[in-house]
Amino acid sequence: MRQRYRPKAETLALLKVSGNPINGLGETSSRRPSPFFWHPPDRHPYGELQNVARQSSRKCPGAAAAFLAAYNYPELVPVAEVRNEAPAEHLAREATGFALAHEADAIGIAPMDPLYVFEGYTIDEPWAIVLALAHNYERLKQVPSDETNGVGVIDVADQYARGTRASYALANWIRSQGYNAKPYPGPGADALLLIPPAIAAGLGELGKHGSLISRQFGSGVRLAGVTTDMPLVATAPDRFGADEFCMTCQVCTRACPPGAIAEHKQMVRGVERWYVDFDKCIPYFAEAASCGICIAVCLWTRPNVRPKLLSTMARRLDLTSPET
Ligand code: B12
Ligand code: SF4
Ligand code: SF4
Repeated sequence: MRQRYRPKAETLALLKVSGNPINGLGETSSRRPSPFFWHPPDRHPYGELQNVARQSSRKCPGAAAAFLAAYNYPELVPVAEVRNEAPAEHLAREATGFALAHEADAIGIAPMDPLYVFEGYTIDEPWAIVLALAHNYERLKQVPSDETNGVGVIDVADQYARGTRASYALANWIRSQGYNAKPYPGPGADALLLIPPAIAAGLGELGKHGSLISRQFGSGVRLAGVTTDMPLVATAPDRFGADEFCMTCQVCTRACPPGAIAEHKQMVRGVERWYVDFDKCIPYFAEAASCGICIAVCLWTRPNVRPKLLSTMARRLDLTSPET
């Protein structure tokens, strides 16, 4: 187990209110998520803490340039006047092929749900496309980064940069076909909460550490979104046993320095699910260059362990992989 960590007093002083009520911990009715972190500072109470987090990641060698690339948003082209009137199945296939040829490592499509949209924002498009960008495990496993080694956090920024390029490229392709499309690249939060549509679209399952676990990439995967009114076909949810595996695994709970990852599921905005205690995570996250330990240590992230876990869980749960 990593040594337990105590936040600096000046970091704690910036955590002016608890994040757990904002996230709806203990609420039994469903509601939209509240803007929480990585939104413009006038939309939540953690503006100063956000600055500390940003500065601590940028102090790592090479990280500032890598994040600049992630925020280098290209121009959006005008929506073409003539529409591609092909059937939805055809358009979904073309969009998928385009995304996979433009840096996305996987893609899922889900009908838009108001519960995916942060309060105070509007999304009019009826479809959410979620793109997965895989981490480089050899680089990711070097987190947490610091002034002597920026490799882990640079890999985070590099995948955000791929997400920026991939989501803008796909949005522009859809616009060139005569449909509206908006990219949601990160690293900022923006209107779209990415994990719930990613799960609905079959990109993975929610892990105990609060991040998505993918059958192809484990937890070492970043997400970007595109919303659109192009007619599409939803992709099916995937289940490969990650949720069941988390019931007994404790690798991330033990590795998390502030002990932010809860052992058991909790009620959050009307859903019983895994939950991370923001009040514990964020001070460490802010001081330790965006942390990322929980996704790096997750057993599903290790390329040589993942195939064994997949076959063990498939046998245990009598699951058949979609590829077979
Ligand atoms: C704000 C934010 C943070 C905040 C707060 C996170 C938190 N859990 O409270 C901070 C700064 C602490 C943070 C830290 C990290 N983050 Co972050 N974060 C975001 C961001 C911008 C918004 C999410 C948010 O507002 N959460 C607050 C509320 C809504 O949280 P919540 O109710 O607990 O819900 C969480 C999950 O349970 C799930 N979820 C929400 N509703 C529902 C409903 C159902 C039914 C289910 C099953 C799941 C689910 O989504 C939420 C993700 O935080 C998203 C990008 C995006 N636009 O979605 C990235 C994102 C979630 N973060 C990501 C990552 C990887 C991290 C870190 C590992 C840091 C790093 N170095 O990369 C840590 C992990 C912390 C943790 N264990 O959750 C990735 C996750 C990728 C993946 N594999 O799933 C995302 C998607 C960014 C991206 N573009 O890839 N993050
Ligand atoms: S990002 Fe770090 S502090 Fe936050 S839950 Fe993951 S391991 Fe814990
Ligand atoms: S480390 Fe273990 S408990 Fe944590 S998310 Fe991965 S499989 Fe689940």
